[in-house]
Amino acid sequence: MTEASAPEPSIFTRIINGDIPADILYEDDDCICIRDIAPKAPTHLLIIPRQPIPRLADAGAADQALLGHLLLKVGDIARQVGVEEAFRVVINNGTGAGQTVFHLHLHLLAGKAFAENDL
Ligand code: DGP
Repeated sequence: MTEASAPEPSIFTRIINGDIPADILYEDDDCICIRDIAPKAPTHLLIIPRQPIPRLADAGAADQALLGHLLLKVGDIARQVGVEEAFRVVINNGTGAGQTVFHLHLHLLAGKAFAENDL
């Protein structure tokens, strides 16, 4: 009989735990904000809950306050870095949508022109 092994911590959990270095722009009891390692825009930040919810679709009613907190922090952080007039927020859910790290995170993108219908 084999023992069930604990799931591997995500790369973001390892950053949150300080096992992997990252430039942390903001942190509180519920989330951190770091720069994306492969920026798709001049400003490309990730807002990551400490709680390792794999995908947005895995969040439930108990996560309502946390999800609200994350969105409010996006606005605060956008103001902090001076991009509050024009930024985009993206959450990729699932491999088919481009999610590569299965620990919920919000992309905050700014500093380039976003076409109106270019999602
Ligand atoms: P997504 O494709 O939505 O799962 O986005 C994952 C993002 O995480 C991707 O844009 C690259 C970024 N990323 C992956 N590994 C690291 C890392 O070790 N450090 C940082 N800062 N970002 C990372």
